Amino acid sequence: MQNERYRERGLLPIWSDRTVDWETRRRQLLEILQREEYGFFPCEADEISFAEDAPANFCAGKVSRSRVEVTARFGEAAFRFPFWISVPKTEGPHPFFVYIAFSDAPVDHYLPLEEITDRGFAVLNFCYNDVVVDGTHAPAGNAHYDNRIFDILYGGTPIPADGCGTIAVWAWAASRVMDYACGRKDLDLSRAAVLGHSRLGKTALLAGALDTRFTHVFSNNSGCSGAAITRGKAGEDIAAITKTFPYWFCKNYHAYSGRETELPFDQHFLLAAIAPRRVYVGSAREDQWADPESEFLSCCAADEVYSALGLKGFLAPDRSPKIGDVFADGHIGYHLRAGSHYLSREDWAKYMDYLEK
Ligand code: GTR
Repeated sequence: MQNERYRERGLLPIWSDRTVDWETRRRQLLEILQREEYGFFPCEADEISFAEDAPANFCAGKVSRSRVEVTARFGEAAFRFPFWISVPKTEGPHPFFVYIAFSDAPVDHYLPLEEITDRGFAVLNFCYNDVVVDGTHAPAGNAHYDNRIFDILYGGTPIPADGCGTIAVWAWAASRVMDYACGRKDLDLSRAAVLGHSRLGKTALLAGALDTRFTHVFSNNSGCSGAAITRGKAGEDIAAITKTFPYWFCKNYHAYSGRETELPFDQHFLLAAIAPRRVYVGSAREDQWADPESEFLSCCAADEVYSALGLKGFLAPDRSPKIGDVFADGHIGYHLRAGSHYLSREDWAKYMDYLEK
């Protein structure tokens, strides 16, 4: 790795004590990130089950699509949310994306489903608002769907300072969709991706860091508290994000408003916690609120771990990225496209190229 401009940001090294093995260090990173930023999902479900509707033809009959409902049992309580699965009818097993979506439709402006399935990928997508509504800690009855997860997890008692925010709950849901994927013979578990945009790009990174069954993690325009390093970041900072979206994070994170240099971590820890698996960060030039340069530098800094593991980490030239750059030859991928904050077909095309390799 030549590009060491991230050093000017005063980032902490990720893995300085090499007498500690990587898996132990990785767990320490996850502990820090959950305790200080996203919160711990407090308990595993006692049982996960799935109810699947009969498959229907989709995309001119080229795709088999069904709706699946997840039930997670916690003691006497049952929590449910739905997702779509769309699988090409060509011969499998198919590499696939667990896509954490803003919408509950099987296809939308951020999800060019036909283009994706035409290339042989399956998609399993769920709407984050069907898991917990964005904007609230979800009292029962205030929901698109069955929005009681915080009541079930905390029994109506106050959520502790390291208790989960909504990003951690959305990430947990992505893993439940992965539970289902593991039972399908027509899906290729050696190319099992999780993908999200913006707040859901932050979620994809956390889901991928926590759940090693995801072999590829794609984070689109995720910015502050996502892929971008926080120290010296332009645009959104911790004060801004925790003021507007306090419930995305655990309460401990709020204390770092205006105190970024005191963080015992930075977002390159999150990218590195995915190692030795693959992580890819998509940036947009005009997305200055997310800060593409800080997203890029995070990839540079996370290379530390991949290099130490003897893997090709982030292979990028020693300069800032420019529009059209795609750095996708290592275990860390990155691109910078023209335009603003959006999950575009151009982004999807690059993610598919990377997953296909
Ligand atoms: C913005 C927020 C960002 C980003 C985005 C989104 O308002 O400040 O951190 O996550 O929302 O999710 O659309």
